Amino acid sequence: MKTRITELLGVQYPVIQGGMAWVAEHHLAAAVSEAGGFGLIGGANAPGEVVREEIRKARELTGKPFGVNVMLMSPHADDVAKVVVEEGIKVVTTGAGNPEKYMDMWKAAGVKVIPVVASVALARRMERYGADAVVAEGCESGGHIGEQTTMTLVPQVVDAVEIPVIAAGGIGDGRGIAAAFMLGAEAVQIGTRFVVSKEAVVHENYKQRIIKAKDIDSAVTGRSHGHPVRCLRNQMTREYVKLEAEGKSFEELEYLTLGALRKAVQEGDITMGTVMAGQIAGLITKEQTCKEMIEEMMAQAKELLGRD
Ligand code: TUI
Repeated sequence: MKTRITELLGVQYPVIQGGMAWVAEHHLAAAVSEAGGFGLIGGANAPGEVVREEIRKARELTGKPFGVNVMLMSPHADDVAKVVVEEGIKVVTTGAGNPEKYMDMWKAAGVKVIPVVASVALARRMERYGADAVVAEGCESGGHIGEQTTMTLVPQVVDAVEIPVIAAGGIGDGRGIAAAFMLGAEAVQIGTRFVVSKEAVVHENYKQRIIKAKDIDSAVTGRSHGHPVRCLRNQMTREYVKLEAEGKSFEELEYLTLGALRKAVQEGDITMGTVMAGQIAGLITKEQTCKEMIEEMMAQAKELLGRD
């Protein structure tokens, strides 16, 4: 399935991996790229030097192209933005903000820039600033989210810009990929399904929580202070939502979730940790290799789209 995105990224399949904090480290990024998709190292809140090490380790595992996601709310975003250039990374995605201030530096270094956007306005602005593509991410996604659903956001972004659009949020199988293509997307970004891949270095409790999740197990914390984060329901989300209803300040609420994602991903604390996952978690039933996942999803998508 050739699209402008497979050409841009030099990949076999129009599937890119989400730049998930703590999850998208070198093993996962290399495995997705080796399987014919496009892997990404998630910069998240990590210092530049940690991201540099991750890039180098991924290069030991794959000769195929992979990229880096720069999380713009990170205090280390400036450093990570420079490290990707120094390390010769050719594709950057960005999340949780507006990457304008890095665009000139990246373009001058020949880096393809693919901002993740949650609105038509930001998609248009990114195109004007020279973005090569955008990821239109609906609020079905895990982690930090916008307001629009994938179903409504993707076709509106597709109509608003000339650059190719990658759909994200709520996509976990070939039906989701086919649907995204029907909305005009030229690739998809997948996160939650890859969290339960064999190659993802994620605590077994976290993987099992996703595998066992039902459709209604998703919760959003932080809406009251403008930083909505989607994760799976647990004691932490119940306490968080209760404190939000009581009108507690951003600082008090942040205290509850300090380090909570790491606690869940690395220590397996799925009770008080933040189990970030998208609403598609309920559809995900088994651990597989990234190759098995991608080949299964693409076969299903191709059949639905009537292509060989
Ligand atoms: O960035 C994400 N998802 C993330 S980042 C993250 S790390 C984190 N951890 C704890 C709390 C908060 C963050 C976890 N998940 N997705 C891409 C994304 N970007 N979704 C929404 C946006 C977005 C939202 C508003 C992008 C730009 C924006 O406005 C920028 C502007 O200036 O207009």
